[in-house]
Amino acid sequence: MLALQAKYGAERVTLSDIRPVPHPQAEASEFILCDAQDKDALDHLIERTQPSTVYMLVAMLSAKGESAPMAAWGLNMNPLLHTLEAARRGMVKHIFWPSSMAVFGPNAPKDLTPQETNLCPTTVYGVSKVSGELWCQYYHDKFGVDVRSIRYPGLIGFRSEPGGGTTDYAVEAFQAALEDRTLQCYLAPDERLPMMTMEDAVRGTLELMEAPAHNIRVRTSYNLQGCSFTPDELARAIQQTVPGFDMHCVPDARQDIAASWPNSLDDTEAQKDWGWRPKHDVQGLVAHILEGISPPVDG
Ligand code: AKB
Repeated sequence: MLALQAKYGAERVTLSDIRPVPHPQAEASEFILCDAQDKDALDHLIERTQPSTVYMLVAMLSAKGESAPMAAWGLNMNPLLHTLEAARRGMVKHIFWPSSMAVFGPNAPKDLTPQETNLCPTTVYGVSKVSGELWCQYYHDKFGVDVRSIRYPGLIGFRSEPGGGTTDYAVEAFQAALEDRTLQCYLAPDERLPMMTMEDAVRGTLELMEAPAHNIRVRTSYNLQGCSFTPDELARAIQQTVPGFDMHCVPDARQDIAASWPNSLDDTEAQKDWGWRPKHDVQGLVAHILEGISPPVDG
């Protein structure tokens, strides 16, 4: 929201969600309440606002999805399909839809997982992301819909609360460090996962959407790598700034999900096609998030 408002002007952005957006800056743009699973409501919204681009970000993430598989399937597929249909009918020109490293399962290569490899995820979230990617490619190839997508690694930001993901421990770690609490980590201390700052993810998304259509050769979804680390490595990196930070690992079912995902992603295609370069390595990520969540110093 903030990046789109800054780039295009708040008056040219329309926000929509199933509930009001609790951010002061949200008031600068028009807000329309809408359940994106309701096709008529979404069509009505699109007819009324006539957006050239829709960022369809509705999703239920991996860990939460396992507790409600059918709800996750509906939420992760219906809004995408309604938007693709609207584009097929000429009501929307461009679509962005987020995919995830969760499309990969245990039989994909772990390190520098390639763009093209086995897609056999073990979560309903991953299954819905693989299906969504194929729908995107189908609508592009059959109907010329300009839909673009990124397979994000775990995203770490400081502007919103984590919610239902397997990679959320990394967001919680920063909150625990700030509040002088021990982090109860539900992953194994040596579980390596690809991660990225929200800032890098937003920049990458806008770069992808701005790239000329003829450069976009992947119409399923692009792998994107930021940096990779384990809970142990993250704790040690945070301790360099917050020496008292402590972490206690008690792996639960989310560890099985994490173990089925890559250690790192090969994002050569994104680099070649639209010039992707991550800005933050592990130290840079830690410094960026700690700075973002720290209360301003008076004086
Ligand atoms: C999750 O943990 O479910 C997400 C993801 C990797 O897509 N952050």
